[in-house]
Amino acid sequence: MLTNNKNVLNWVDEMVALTKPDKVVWIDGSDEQMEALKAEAVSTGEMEVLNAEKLPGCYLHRTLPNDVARVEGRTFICSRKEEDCGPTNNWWDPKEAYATLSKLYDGVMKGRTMYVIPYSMGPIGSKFSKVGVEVTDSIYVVMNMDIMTRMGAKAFENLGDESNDFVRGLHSKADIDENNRYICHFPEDNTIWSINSAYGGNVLLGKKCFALRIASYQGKNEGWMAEHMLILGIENPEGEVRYICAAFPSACGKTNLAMLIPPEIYRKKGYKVWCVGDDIAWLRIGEDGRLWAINPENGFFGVAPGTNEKSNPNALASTRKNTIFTNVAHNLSDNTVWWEGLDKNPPANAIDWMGNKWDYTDGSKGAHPNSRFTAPAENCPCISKEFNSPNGVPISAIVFGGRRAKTAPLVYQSFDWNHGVFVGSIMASETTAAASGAVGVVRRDPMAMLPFCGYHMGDYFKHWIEMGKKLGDKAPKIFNVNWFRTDDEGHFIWPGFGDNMRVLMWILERCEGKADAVKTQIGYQPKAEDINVEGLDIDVETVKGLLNVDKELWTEETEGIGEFYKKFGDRLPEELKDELAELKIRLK
Ligand code: GTP
Ligand code: SPV
Ligand code: MN
Repeated sequence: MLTNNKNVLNWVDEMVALTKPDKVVWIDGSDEQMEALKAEAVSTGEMEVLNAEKLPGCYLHRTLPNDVARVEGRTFICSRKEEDCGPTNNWWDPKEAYATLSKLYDGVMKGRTMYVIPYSMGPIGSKFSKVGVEVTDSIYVVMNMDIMTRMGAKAFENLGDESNDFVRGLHSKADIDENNRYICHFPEDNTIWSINSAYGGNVLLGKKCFALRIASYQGKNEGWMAEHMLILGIENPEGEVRYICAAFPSACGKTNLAMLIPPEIYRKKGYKVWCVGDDIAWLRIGEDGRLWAINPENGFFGVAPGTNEKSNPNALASTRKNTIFTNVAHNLSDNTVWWEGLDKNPPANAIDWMGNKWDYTDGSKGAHPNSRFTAPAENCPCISKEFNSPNGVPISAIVFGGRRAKTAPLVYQSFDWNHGVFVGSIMASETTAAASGAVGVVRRDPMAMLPFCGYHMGDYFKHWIEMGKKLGDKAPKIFNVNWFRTDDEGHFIWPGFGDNMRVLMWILERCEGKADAVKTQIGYQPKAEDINVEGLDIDVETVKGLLNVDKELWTEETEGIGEFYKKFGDRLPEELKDELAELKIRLK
């Protein structure tokens, strides 16, 4: 036992009584303990050790084919009142949920070991950080949590002996039975119960379950925000760094933007980009009245396919040691890993993500589209020196964005904070392989938080508006971007990736009052000439096309927004109703 905290000890006792493990192991986070666990996972086949020279400290893991992504349909917010869960979440009465799940958990760890994982979301010692304890029967979870969080005895330093302020996470892989898979959140009890999955966001309970769903609820009550946002810093040649947060839905480019390599035109002038976080931001108003962000995580759970030396060299470099690969292809010729888009040489002698001998010539995929790497943040060549800073970094701009083939232009700026909240609330994006279900279907995904908001989304919008009131003229400016507009043949028009910095530069200039803008129906936009395309195969006319606002499409869009807004009934803030009405007038 690593703590004298009675609340923790009593809760763990309760979980042991429920799940009845043969053995209970407290995870102190020491190297010896982790090495022993890794050796055990290798001996059972749960993990495979990769090439010690090319990929030192790296492991490969495959989940079952029925368990490869988040399952939104089986994810529940169990608030006491249904109305507090809201129309965009699945609600389950907590009494019923606890009762039903208790039957599934009863004795589920017989013959297994329970690992008790203390962890901190946020740097140890930061007053913004929060403690969680996850109990699990999976060594894969322990190994991932070791990378993704500050894990082990040190996490209890933040809690002390008396506090009851920790998030209780119970996970069992059980039989990985998809028909009895549940990811349940009890925001009023600081509790998460997850069963019958062994994959990523369903089981690494510090991530989406705590740092977004539970934390968003805590943030509403405590006056801060938990958001599905990357955090990056752009350093100018004078050495000043400005920070940007950006919210894009799952598999829409956060990791890529967070670690971008500046185009040559900026590199040679001395610009640098620093990564603070690639998925989650906790935002608070600092003593100076500005908005400050910390990344509560300690690693990256990134999408593997498409990651390569050209698209994201920093992410690739992050995965060259002490990394876990999940559901990628296994190259047997040198015991390394491969995924679609890594290079143009798929291995001839390989095992695919399902564990079968793989012949790439038949057109099948070696890696699952949602295969992932779990890499320590400290491996990242462009990790910010503020990464462990207890106060985080001050935010100049908030950027929303999605995957839209047409409607949304390359970039626009909101008129003010409330209009920015409107811009975030009307986000829509094509679905991706990060969640189970159809891919490529456009759906509304406000602030990229549709699957992650732990309470009523109407109240969430209201909370955003309240935060803007408190920030006043110190509020970050709000923007929207879309890297995914396509031409008539379906090809992306904008080069994306590192070249996205060209758009971020306009955004920062706007924040500093240095760049001009054109007022359009949907917001402020750059003049085409103000997006620097030097060194690109793109002319001003193409940029004009990328910035174009199609009145007809946008008029249709307002109908869709109206329909979506209806769901929220009287919990939709008046401010947003007004914004929609004004947009309609501007489009007339
Ligand atoms: P989650 O980890 O699921 O939250 O995803 P993410 O938002 O971090 O997305 P990520 O950066 O991993 O990108 C997902 C996919 O989008 C990858 O296949 C990338 O290659 C692709 N992608 C990222 N940025 C761009 C871009 O600027 N343009 C284009 N065309 N594709 C991009
Ligand atoms: C996402 O889907 O947004 C992810 C991956 O970052 S998971 O942790 O599985 O949610
Ligand atoms: Mn994500």
